[in-house]
Amino acid sequence: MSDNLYTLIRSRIQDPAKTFIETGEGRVFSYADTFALAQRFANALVALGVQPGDRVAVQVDKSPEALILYLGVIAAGAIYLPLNVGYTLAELEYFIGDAEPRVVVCRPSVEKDLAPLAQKLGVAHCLTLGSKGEGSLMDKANAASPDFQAVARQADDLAAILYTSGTTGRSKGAMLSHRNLSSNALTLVDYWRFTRDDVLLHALPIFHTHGLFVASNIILLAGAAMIFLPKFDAEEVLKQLPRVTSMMGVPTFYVRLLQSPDLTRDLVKHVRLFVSGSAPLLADTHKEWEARTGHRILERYGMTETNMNTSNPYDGDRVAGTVGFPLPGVSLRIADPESGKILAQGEIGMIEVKGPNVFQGYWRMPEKTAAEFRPDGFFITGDLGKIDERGYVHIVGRGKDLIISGGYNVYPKEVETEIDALPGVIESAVIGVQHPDFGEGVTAVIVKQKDASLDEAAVLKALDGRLAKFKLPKRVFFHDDLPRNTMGKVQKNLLREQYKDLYKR
Ligand code: MCA
Ligand code: AMP
Repeated sequence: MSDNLYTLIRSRIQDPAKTFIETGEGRVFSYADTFALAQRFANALVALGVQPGDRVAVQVDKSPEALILYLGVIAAGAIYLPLNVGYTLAELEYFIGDAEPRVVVCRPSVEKDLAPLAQKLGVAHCLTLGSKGEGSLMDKANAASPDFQAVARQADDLAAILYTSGTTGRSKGAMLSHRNLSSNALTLVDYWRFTRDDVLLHALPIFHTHGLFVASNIILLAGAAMIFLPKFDAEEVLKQLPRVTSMMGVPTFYVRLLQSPDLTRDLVKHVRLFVSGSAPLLADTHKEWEARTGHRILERYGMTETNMNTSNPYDGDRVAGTVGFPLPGVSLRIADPESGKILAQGEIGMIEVKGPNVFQGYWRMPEKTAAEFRPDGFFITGDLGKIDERGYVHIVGRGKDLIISGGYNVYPKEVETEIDALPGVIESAVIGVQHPDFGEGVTAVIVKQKDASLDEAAVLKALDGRLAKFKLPKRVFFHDDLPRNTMGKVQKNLLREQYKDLYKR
């Protein structure tokens, strides 16, 4: 018996003629089309020498073909490695060098820069896939056979590696197995009551857990359909909402949609479920959404390393400001961050989780992996929380120095390292400041040398091209020194307090 997620997906589709994806422009892919193309991709990859366990790194624009490539990679028994399209060449160099993929797939427009880099890093093939299904990989797939027997995989074999930034600055590849992905998606299909009659509005990127695994795997395992938009655009989402039964988004989606007078009860009368996650949803947004649409947004909590851990209930009270209950099969506890002692109900501490959803470790980083697990197998999330008397989990803060901007994680250390390397900079502190649109806005405080002529514009210009745009500070300030405690540690809380009204509307 194979535990390949692709085999599981195929086995659950009873009606291959049914639509799986429809794009905003009306391009339609049935399940039969999807499987045929996935298998063409698998044949094309095998012909390129891809073997089970090889990595296939993919940095392409969102399209049905891009999602189907993910299926083709796992069908071939290889490991899918999606990369944010915002990553710069400098960032890609690290990921490709670390993961050593056999194949890199990129947008046609970046091939001329990426192909030499991939070659330098020892990658066997660099191919292209464009947003309309064009490119050299697509040519190979079109010429390949649609018949392919999915490669047998064991439950713990890897299906994907997703890089997450680290507090020390170096990104870590979270290794996710076929069972990690299938167990979580099957649980969510049941918990959120997805059936083949559902239509999901999909406006998330597909290079992160939320859009790739939570949204897409659920739809595939339910045999349902999705309307697939290339990115979040409030106007386009409002246009499509009357056609769907569900939407998943980061809080910024809901904040932006609320700004439109077109968002009404009538517009969403066919929707049965709105899900939010990846960042905290403000209780005010939850309340405003209910007042305007009659729907209580269902908030859930997950991580790249764990997929989804908790969810507010489908039936029952969806409590604003909480992330609900541990999902079936997931054990969650609150522990003292230092000693690991398990804390009593109501006490605030480190959220730790264990279950079939929890990843296999960080790619080629056994020490880092070991450091983030307790001896009894619980994963230390880095999120601080508590469990209330009704069993709801609350996230009250982060034990890790992390900023979440519009659902994307930014590790201050990575930005500080780039800033500190600029001529004239003595040191810097990068903080997240409350932001009405992105939740938190990346903000830099810099101490420069007395004679340095640096200003905000010069810093931003120097960082452009070094870091993905979403990591760039929205504002830069200069201080004579950074506030420190008696241990010499920078007191970022004081800086956050000083700038708390910076982005207020
Ligand atoms: C774009 N920009 C951003 C962000 N996105 N800056 C900060 N934070 C961002 N998230 C930059 C753009 O490059 C642009 O820069 C400027 O900000 C304004 O762009 P705008 O048009 O407003 O942005 P957008 O293209 O509309 O994107 C905003 C967005 C998008 C729709 C919120 O960021 C998004 O789709 N976020 C979802 C992320 C996500 O899927 N996270 C899930 C991770 P310039 O003007 O200089 O060009 S998975 C996860 O976290 C776990 C597992 C979980 O629990 O789900
Ligand atoms: P990532 O590593 O990119 O997958 O981001 C995971 C982090 O996002 C978690 O560790 C949390 O800090 C945060 N997160 C995800 N969902 C929520 C939520 N509903 N509320 C608050 N934080 C969340």
